[in-house]
Amino acid sequence: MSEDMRVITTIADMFGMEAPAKEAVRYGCGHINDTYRITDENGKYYILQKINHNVFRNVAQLMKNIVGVTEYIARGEEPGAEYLRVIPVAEGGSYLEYEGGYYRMYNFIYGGVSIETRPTAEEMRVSGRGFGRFQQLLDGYPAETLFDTIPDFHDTVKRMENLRAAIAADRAGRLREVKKEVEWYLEREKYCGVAVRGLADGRLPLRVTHNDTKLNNVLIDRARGEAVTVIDLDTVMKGSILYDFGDGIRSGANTGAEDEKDLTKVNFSRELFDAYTEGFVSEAGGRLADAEKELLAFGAILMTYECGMRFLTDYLEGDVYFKVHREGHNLDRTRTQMKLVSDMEQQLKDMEATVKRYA
Ligand code: ADP
Ligand code: GN1
Ligand code: MG
Repeated sequence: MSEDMRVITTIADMFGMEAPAKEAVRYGCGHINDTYRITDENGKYYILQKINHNVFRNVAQLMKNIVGVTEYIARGEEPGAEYLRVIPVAEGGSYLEYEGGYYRMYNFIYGGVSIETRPTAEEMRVSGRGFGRFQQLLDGYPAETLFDTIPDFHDTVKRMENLRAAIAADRAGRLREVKKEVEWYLEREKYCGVAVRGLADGRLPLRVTHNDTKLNNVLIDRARGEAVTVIDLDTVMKGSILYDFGDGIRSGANTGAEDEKDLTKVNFSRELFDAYTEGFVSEAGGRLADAEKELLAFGAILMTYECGMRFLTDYLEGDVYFKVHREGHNLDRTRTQMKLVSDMEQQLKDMEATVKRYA
């Protein structure tokens, strides 16, 4: 084991595991936190995460949200179901600080996996059901007790202000490389206000939403064709259901990877869109207001537009937010999101018809 991993097992031992930690390995493909799989001396797994403190400024509030939400879900789950639990620090508390870093532990979910490749239609349907069911499980959660872990997370108007600020500052000196992309985003500025206005004037109800319904944030049992549980609860906040539907489409209904360089491989898939819609709406659909039904399909455009804008902003700021693994990584991600939005713009009417059919 490397020295780094030895330190991680030392930290793991401060949590209430059943036996001492034997091994630690880096785990998963998240863009935000540092995730490790811990094995204890009995061979049992746990997840240890170093919380990204640059992104989540108030860890105490973040963990209050997560403890509240996981305990609420546990009460609503069926007996025998696997769900996420916060494993407390042995000395008490839901997280600890170690040499300036913040750590937390979860039980390891054995029954499902993150899908990191391109999903099949069945996997998209299952993923849609998983996130739709998450809505149901959180029904009645006292929304007023939730902290905004990332203020204005899906306020696309503010996201556009951030892009403009990044353009003006050009901190990494990359603006001249991305003139075309910047122009493309500015041309579509009209998208930014749609959900924000709907929430402000009450046409769109404010709900408790996950806000990061990326395909790898729902663990799927491939053999049984079922979503085991939704994970990555850092961004559970008040929001619109457009966000949870839209981000599922953004991340899943793509024939290529989020960071694919060859844009001929990146296409919006109607088949995958239809499958996710069927799954999501079958679980969450009974609770949809008319305005939500009308805007659900557009939500997929909005979330894809917004996410690409965030990648572009991060590129201009010098890659300070999302984890990057190569030169130009955030720019490649920006371009896939632009391609998907362009595809969806051509097909919005059909997408709306699909939503109507299932809702
Ligand atoms: P990030 O915010 O960085 O995306 P996540 O909480 O999504 O962090 O964790 C990263 C990855 O680790 C997930 O996509 C998933 O594959 C895996 N993972 C996280 N928590 C668990 C868990 N409790 N059991 C099994 N795998 C997990
Ligand atoms: C991040 O944490 P992860 O990898 O599940 C990001 C999402 C983006 C996504 C793009 C807290 O999700 O908002 O849509 O990357 N999460 C946060 O892949 O910013
Ligand atoms: Mg994640």
